[in-house]
Amino acid sequence: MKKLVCLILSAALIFALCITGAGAVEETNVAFGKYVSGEVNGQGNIEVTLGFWALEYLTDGLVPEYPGDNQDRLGWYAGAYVREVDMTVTIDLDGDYDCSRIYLYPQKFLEGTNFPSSYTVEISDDGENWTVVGQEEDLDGARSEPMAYGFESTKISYVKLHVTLLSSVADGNAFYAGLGEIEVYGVEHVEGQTDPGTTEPDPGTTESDPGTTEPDPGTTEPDPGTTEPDPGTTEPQPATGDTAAIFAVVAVIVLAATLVISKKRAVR
Ligand SMILES: [Ca+2]
Repeated sequence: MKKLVCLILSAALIFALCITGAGAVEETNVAFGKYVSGEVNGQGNIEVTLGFWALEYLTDGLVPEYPGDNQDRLGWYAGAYVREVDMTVTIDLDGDYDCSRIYLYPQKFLEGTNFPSSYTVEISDDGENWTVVGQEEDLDGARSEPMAYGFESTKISYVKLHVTLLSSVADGNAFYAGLGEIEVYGVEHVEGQTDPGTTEPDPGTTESDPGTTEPDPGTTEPDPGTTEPDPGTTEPQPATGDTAAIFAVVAVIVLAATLVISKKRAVR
């Protein structure tokens, strides 16, 4: 009987160490430096450049201050003469990753009033079949904090933002959509490991980049005082790594108690 209990306890300890170890895997921004492509169907320009915006600036790890000393990499900026559009930007993660959350950062330019109003955030492991993990309708107003979308850890290789309605802030006759950065948090996928656990990500890793470039975006300043912040931001979901650790500790305590009770019975 004693040998059997020891065997069960040893197995439980190994199991506990395995799942707590898995829970300690740290998620990082796996979109950093990855290739971004854009596509527009119908009207619009997927990439307004003018030296300050480019698709690649969505994953360069920077959200520069505006006005600031280095605002030549403000982010991605698209425009059209109509508000309803069909635009997509897609990040190729260049590999398989188990991801659980995505952040969309507004630009500091125009105080974030160029943030798109309606869009979906989608994930895919093959670039063909997509799952929507975030959706907004008719957002409006200045935006200073990133929009966060949490979901169950999923193996993915691509992240897509599908914009269907540009910001209501018009520059002359044109409307725009702009983002400073897209972050995707996850860990490298290991075959046969479907749920590696998560740890709290740090959405604040995107840094402002000091520099000396003089600003000259050449666009009309909107009036930020006419738009109100939208409180309807999506709350990030809690990480699951702590749950795994708690479960492991409880399992060890229960089995240790079993051992003690067995010993007492043996004494009797
Ligand atoms: Ca950026």
